[in-house]
Amino acid sequence: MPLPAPLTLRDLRARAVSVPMRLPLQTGGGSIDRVPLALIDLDTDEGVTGSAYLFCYTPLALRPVLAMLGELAAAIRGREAAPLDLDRELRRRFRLLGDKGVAGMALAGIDMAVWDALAKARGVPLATLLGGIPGRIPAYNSCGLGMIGAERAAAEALRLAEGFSAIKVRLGYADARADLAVVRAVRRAIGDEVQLMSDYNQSLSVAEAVVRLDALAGEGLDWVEEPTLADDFAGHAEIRRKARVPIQMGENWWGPHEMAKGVAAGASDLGMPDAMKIGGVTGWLRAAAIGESAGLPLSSHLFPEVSAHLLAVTPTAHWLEYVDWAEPILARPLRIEDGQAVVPDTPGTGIAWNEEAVARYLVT
Ligand code: SMN
Ligand code: MG
Repeated sequence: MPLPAPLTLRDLRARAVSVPMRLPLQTGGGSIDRVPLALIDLDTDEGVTGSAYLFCYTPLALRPVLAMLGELAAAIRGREAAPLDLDRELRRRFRLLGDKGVAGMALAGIDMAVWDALAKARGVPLATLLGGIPGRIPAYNSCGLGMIGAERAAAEALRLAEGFSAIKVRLGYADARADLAVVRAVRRAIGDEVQLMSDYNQSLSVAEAVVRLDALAGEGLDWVEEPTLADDFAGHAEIRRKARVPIQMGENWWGPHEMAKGVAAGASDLGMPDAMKIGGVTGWLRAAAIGESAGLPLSSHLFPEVSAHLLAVTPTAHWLEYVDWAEPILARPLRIEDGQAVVPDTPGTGIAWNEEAVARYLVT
């Protein structure tokens, strides 16, 4: 049997959309009320198109990300779609500048789109291409539940727990008592059967975090996320030594090397790489290996559509973070059944645009 012919990249198209959020999110580290996404389509000479999106956090980053993607388009034209080689070659261009921020976002977007194209060309789901089985991944509902006060949080939590066995509450109120009141109100609303994660979004000093986490011990939280600044591994390690609740971090690991440093510092009990910041599919595969050797349970951050495939091939897979933020512009949103993400068994990641919705939310 002849080997399948290599795919050749022809062109990269990128668009920006600003998608309304069903439940705007106030966190201890800032608020989000619209979803700024960069949509990527990578055309190949063979007729397959790879698609991916980037979450830009703030509309301020949309245009710079599109511009960087435009610059990189010239570098990929005519190249073979071999993701590992392409990633190495493109990252080399950023050795002196550094490959975080806008550059890292663009590189990850291209990587995800190339892997999607490759899986489509082979006619298999991404999870299958990576050697796994597109099964089901336990998912927690991370939509909403921002810092909206105990009463509203309790009511929202009840709705969010419908169809899920776990949800996440954002903390970082004025003092420890206010945080505790919110956690207890949410717990009363959802009962003991639903698991509860929490997130401080980097809002505390190390000293304050030690006090607050002490107050939260015994409240049955599955984890406390980013109690202090994300790049303060020593601070997180100190908090972790004193805490009686698992420490979670990882959404701000820019690449597997940074993750490895966090692991070496003993900064967290759990990890949650972000498919974009960790470096796309290629970066995630390396993060999964680090997680496996460290015995670190790995959850995903945002990007539920591609993360479902990635968790399917992650030895220490833990939870998928479910957000519906990209749903309005997707033709086939990720399905959740009985609190589990259903990894689509269609070729690629399953990301395809609802062009009508894209036109409605396009940023020009
Ligand atoms: C979060 C992610 C992205 C934007 C705002 C807040 C949060 C999470 O840290 O983990 O879901
Ligand atoms: Mg978080």
